[in-house]
Amino acid sequence: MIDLRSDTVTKPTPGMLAAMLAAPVGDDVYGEDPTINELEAKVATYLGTEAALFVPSGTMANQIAVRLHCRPGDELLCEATSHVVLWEGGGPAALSGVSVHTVDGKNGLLDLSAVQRGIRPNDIHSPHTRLIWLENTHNRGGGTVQSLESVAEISAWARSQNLALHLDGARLWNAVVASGTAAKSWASHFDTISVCFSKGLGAPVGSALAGSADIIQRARRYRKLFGGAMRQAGILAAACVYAMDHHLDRLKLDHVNAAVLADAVRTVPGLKLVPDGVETNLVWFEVDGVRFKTPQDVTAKLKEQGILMSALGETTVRACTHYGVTRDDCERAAAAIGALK
Ligand code: TLP
Repeated sequence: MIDLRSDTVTKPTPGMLAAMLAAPVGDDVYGEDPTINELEAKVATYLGTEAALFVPSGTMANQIAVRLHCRPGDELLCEATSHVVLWEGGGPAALSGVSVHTVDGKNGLLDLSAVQRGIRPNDIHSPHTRLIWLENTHNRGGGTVQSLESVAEISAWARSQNLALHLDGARLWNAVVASGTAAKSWASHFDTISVCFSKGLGAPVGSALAGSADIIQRARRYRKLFGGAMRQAGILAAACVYAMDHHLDRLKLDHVNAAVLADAVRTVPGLKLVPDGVETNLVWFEVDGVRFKTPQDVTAKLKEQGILMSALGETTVRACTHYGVTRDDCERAAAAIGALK
């Protein structure tokens, strides 16, 4: 099977497994796991923050951020198709008593005027908008990269209004590789940043939340509260250290492979790439409801050819490239897409 459902489906490589086996470990609740400490320092250096915290998942990193920045009754503002609103189980309301106000963006991206429109008035009837939430690359937006200029503009204004900013950077690595902009440049515009090792970098488990030393010290409490404080989890952190050392640069191959799939989709009447340009490793496309009635029609036909993609929502399919699929695999998948005609 050529599995293009997500970049989360990768299995650890022999090199990664060897690094996991060799990892020195200790009890991380006592702060004594040397490999977790190494990973946290490495992430903080990469992002240019004072500190970082290892957590089990991207969802937990994001939900700790909500809890850090908001109080019950507050509101966070994000683009309408952000992961935090579509795919985190209503976490802000369930875990932090926070409501989510969504505004429409283009390919998942918000500009400053959209953000300004979404801020609640200072009125006793309204919730307080406390937190502005960006996602880069934007998953549902098609793996789109938000430009540094636009992030800087939103951030400067948000800071002038005393609003907090969080970046869901589950795939920030892809934005860095696609744009050539250093991770630190993006990160400097946010109070907290989450990154995931379990997406394109290919670690089996793990994410991190980064920010100032003070914020991350508070985040440790919430990680414990949310049940995410682990013990000898250095064996997991070792996979993440290995992934940062060995799997970052190769993300550009995933982007080229995604373009191969996108070119094939463009040739099939009844399928439409949305957005039309593919910038990173995610390829989203829509069925027209006529030649292809549902996204499941497409994924079922491809499955017969040994290719897995995700049918998500009523009209959309997602294909996602990663190190578990080669250029040859993607050319085979492209041929199968082309044969749907
Ligand atoms: N995304 C998964 C699914 O949940 C949709 C995927 O297959 O793409 N932020 C972003 C932008 C994400 O795409 C994801 C995972 C997360 C956060 C959550 O990470 P995990 O799965 O580690 O909780």
